[in-house]
Amino acid sequence: MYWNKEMECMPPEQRRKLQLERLQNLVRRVYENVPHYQRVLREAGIRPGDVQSLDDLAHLPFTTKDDLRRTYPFGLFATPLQNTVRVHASSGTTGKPTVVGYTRQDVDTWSEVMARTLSCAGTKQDDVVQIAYGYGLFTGGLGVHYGAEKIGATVVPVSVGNTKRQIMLMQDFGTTVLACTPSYALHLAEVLEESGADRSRIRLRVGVFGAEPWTQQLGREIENKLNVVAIDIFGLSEIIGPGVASECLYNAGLHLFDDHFLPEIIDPETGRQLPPGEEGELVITTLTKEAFPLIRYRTRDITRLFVEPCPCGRTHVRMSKIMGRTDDMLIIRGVNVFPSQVESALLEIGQAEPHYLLVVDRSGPLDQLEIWVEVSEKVFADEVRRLEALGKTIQREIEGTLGIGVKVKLVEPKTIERSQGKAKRVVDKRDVYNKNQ
Ligand code: DLL
Repeated sequence: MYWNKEMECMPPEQRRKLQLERLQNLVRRVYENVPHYQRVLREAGIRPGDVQSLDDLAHLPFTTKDDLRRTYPFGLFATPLQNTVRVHASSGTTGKPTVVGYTRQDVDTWSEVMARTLSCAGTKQDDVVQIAYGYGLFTGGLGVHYGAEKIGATVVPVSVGNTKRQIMLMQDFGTTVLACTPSYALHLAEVLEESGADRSRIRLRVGVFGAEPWTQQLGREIENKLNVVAIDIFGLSEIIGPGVASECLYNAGLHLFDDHFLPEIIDPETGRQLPPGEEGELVITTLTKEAFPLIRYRTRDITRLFVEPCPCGRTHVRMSKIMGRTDDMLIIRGVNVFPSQVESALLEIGQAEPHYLLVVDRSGPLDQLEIWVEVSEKVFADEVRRLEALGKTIQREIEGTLGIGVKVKLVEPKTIERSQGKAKRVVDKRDVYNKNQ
């Protein structure tokens, strides 16, 4: 197992000192090397020497996705391109992607935090790690790859897709650790079930799932269906890729590797810092990144931080599971709705399949939320009366959670598209309506 005890179990006071040194160094580096940062820091009246304590972080300007777009492709790089050994990019639904770069040292840092992540999940040298995250510009595949190699585990770099082949390799190679998105893990479980494969030939023990929001309830479904422990791993390309934070086997929040990534929670409306325990938008400053350092990057992810010690011994600050993104939040008749709230309500009932879709439309002046829920073949073939009763139960549960009226439509198995990467949970028809106006 890989265990950087000095960093992972450092007394918090000592870590704060390290964070401050690294922050001061970072501000100096970006001021000297990145015109964008020099300009925004000057505008805020801040000189590099002004950062005297970690509290001064709150005075530094935020960096947003728009800043990345404006400086496309390499405008925020702090080192010359000849020192950049890798670039990745996020697809972005419209227009140009956002591009991020790594020096050799950055790739080492990334391997380090990914080795920590996989070790949090109990991965050791004798494990066989099947990586079914996409390889390529997406950071998932290569990120997990380097971490698993650093541990010395056996890597199966199969990438995403071709589910039948994934299952064959899993059996033949004796895969013990599966890395993919939680929605793909569910799909894999479904195909495994249908294929009638010999379960005794599956040696899976743990899954490292991330890249999209997923509830604890969904985690339990995956655990039951695949017979694994489901570990939540979090990250984003802008910060490094996967490897920002990870659950350990105590399943009690994600350890955020705060010797490299300095987190804050802010109120997304006012930008004001919130104390530990309060929910808000996660903002991260990269303390050690060389090629693509970021100051106070607004992730748009909603979570909370907590500082109580974990029984595993790691002393990093922890974050709770991501509840959703500020830009995934739907506002339905004035009420905020996250797909994850629907997911947990739905799975609490236990009679629906974990495949659902939120369809938002507008009839007249009012927004309507319809929730499509898949039920099994057996349930679908049931009497109409029983189906109606189930629909009503689901509706009541979801309405109770969200506090607004919804419609529920029970649909046949496989109606909702299966995902290989990040699942699409929302169809917002209001967008079309708005565009046509
Ligand atoms: O998804 C990096 C990654 C790869 C993380 C593999 C974990 C595993 P991006 O494509 O830049 O990078 O997307 C980042 O995905 O801001 C979150 O909204 C979401 N996300 C990532 N991990 C989680 C998670 C990768 N564990 C965006 N839970 C982030 C919830 C997650 N959301």
